[in-house]
Amino acid sequence: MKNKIDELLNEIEAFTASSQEHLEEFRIKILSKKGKLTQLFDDFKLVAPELRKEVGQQLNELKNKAQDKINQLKETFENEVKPDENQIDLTLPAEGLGIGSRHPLSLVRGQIVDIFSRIGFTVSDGPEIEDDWHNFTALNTPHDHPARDMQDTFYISENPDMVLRTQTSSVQVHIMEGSTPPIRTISPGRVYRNEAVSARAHCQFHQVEGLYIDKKVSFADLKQTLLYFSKEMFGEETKIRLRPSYFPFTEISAEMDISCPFCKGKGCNICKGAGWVEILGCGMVDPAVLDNCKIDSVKYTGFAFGMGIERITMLKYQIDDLRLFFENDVRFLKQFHSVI
Ligand code: 2NL
Repeated sequence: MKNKIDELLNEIEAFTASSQEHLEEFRIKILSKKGKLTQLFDDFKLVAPELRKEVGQQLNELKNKAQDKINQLKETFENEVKPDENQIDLTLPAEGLGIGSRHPLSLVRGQIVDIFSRIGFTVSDGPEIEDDWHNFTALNTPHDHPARDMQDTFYISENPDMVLRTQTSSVQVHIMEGSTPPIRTISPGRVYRNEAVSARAHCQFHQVEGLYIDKKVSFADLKQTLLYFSKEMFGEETKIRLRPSYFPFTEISAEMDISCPFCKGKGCNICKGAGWVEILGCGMVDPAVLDNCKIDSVKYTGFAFGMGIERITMLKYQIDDLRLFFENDVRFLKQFHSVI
């Protein structure tokens, strides 16, 4: 009997509860009708009369200890602050903010600006809503030119003399009107054309146009500048070729191809087997344009070029649908990384 009392005493003293349910199990195990302590009280009847006093006392003490222990543990559980399901745990680490990525067009515009800055070109900006003079007339675009057609150009309904600029050379007109050569500048920006939206055409896109005017600027200067740009943009091994073309604002005019950056000129599905891809239009500024802008076309010559930023970006990153640039789907946007 004494052993059993000691054993139970040890068990009670050693007990720790991991939860309220665990404590209740313990209480049942010890104090319920079939519990260990109740069992001992039943056994008490068999104890010899001369030992009863001592054993009785021990049993009572044990019962008090068990009751105290249970009460004490119960109290600690009741004092514990239960987390409210709707309560925010302010100790949890915060969710990451996720730094965004640059839009691929901004990335490529940055690269183009960087390349031309290194050879002395400044960056010019101008309005997206332009008058007819800066967008067309100064640029030697005749009144019956198809580019002026309502089908190609967005006119401002309140004022038919105003348009959404169709090319950023309108910025260059402002620059030519406001300064004397040497002029060496590029104008990146958004332009608008009245086109149905598809994978290959859009009503808004981005251009970079370049202009260099000084005494004795030649077609050789144009070629060398564009060769430098192409190598910087698409790699040192890049070759260029110029094909004769026509623009109202340049005479002579050309379109420029680069050797395909993917197959290096061998022919692949990107260049449609040609080994070359067109990237820009260029030429010597038409003397009429210089005169329109009050620049002496006897004293000065200039070259100019224009390229679509979307086209360069599509080539660089193998993007096959223009619409992706304007939908702002993060699954598309987050694929582009750069420190520029
Ligand atoms: C193209 C063609 C070109 C120009 C843009 C220009 C600007 C001035 C005077 C003369 Cl101020 N020309 N810009 C010249 C030739 C071609 O762009 O296909 N662009 C995507």
